Amino acid sequence: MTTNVHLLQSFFDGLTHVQGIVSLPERIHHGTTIPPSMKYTLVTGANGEIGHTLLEEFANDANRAVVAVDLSPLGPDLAAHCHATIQGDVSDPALWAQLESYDFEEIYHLAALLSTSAEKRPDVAHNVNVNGTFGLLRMARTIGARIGKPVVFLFPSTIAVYGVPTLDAKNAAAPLTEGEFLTPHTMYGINKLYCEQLGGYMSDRYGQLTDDAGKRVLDFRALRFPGLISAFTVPSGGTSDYAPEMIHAAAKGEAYACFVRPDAKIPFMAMPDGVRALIELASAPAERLTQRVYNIGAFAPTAEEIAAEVRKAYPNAAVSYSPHPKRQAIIDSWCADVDDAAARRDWGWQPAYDMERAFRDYLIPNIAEVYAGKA
Ligand code: AKB
Repeated sequence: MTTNVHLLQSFFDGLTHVQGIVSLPERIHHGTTIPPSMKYTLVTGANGEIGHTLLEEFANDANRAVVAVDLSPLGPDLAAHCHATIQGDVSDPALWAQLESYDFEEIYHLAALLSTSAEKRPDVAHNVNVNGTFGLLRMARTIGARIGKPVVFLFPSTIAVYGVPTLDAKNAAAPLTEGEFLTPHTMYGINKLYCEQLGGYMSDRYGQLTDDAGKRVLDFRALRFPGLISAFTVPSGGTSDYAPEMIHAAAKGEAYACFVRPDAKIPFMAMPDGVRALIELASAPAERLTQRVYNIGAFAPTAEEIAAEVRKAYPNAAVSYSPHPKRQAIIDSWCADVDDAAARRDWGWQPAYDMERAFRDYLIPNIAEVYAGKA
């Protein structure tokens, strides 16, 4: 593997870094390159939608040394927030070996193929989503054993783990709790549901027949994300993409043919809430957490309710409907809404943005800047 590491001189100047491209492991010595007050944090999939906002959030935290991993190189603005950037594939054992030399205290494993991409390339999806996660969990256990405390492993799961059998059953159901309808219809949902289980097992039971049984070296925590909507990036490869696509198209003055029916209904969330949820769950005291996997909710509109909100901001928005039967079937199998009472009770989860506020205070003003002069 030809992974390169870019060590960046920014606020780390004066420490033992070099600028430029070096190869590991010679230049990285775990625990020796940052002050003790700082903690190494790994972010995989750093170039993705969640990664962008998370890295910007971490830029305000002087006590974090972020190592960012992605298949594609990070742009200079994002890279400037990082202690190191590594270009690599999360399913590559050479990458795990390379990363293992850092004393990571927190890992945000965001890299994944989303639901539509995973249906198109199921073998790649399984390799990245499952094998990649397993490799990183094992790596985290090794690091936890070395540093003498559990590595906190944040895992973005998804509402795609649900598989409601019929539209009637979906419409009749109350908001789903974490344990209902866990019969996903997609490769992505299956991958994520398995990894939720795997992370719990790797934290609590891995090596249960060995002398190491019961050693706490890994602390896996998962959030089931609804569709996320960012003002700054447009997703690709997901099935909830119709909402952000509709909003961004309107902002650009483009017509949009929505690939689901007007009555299609799943939960959504503004990106800042999603990223805050990850950070809050990471910092929640372990003794407060009664489960390893949490639903989080914010708002659950139909596609037509999103279109109506879009038209309030962009009265000329041209939204039409051209449902794709197979993508529609995936949306129909996901829940209409989630019950996030456990997250609210255990670690104080509370969304800051309902749909109206998400549009008014986050999406519309920021999107206006993104496309200023381009519509
Ligand atoms: C997708 O559509 O695949 C994702 C998700 C809901 O997890 N956005």
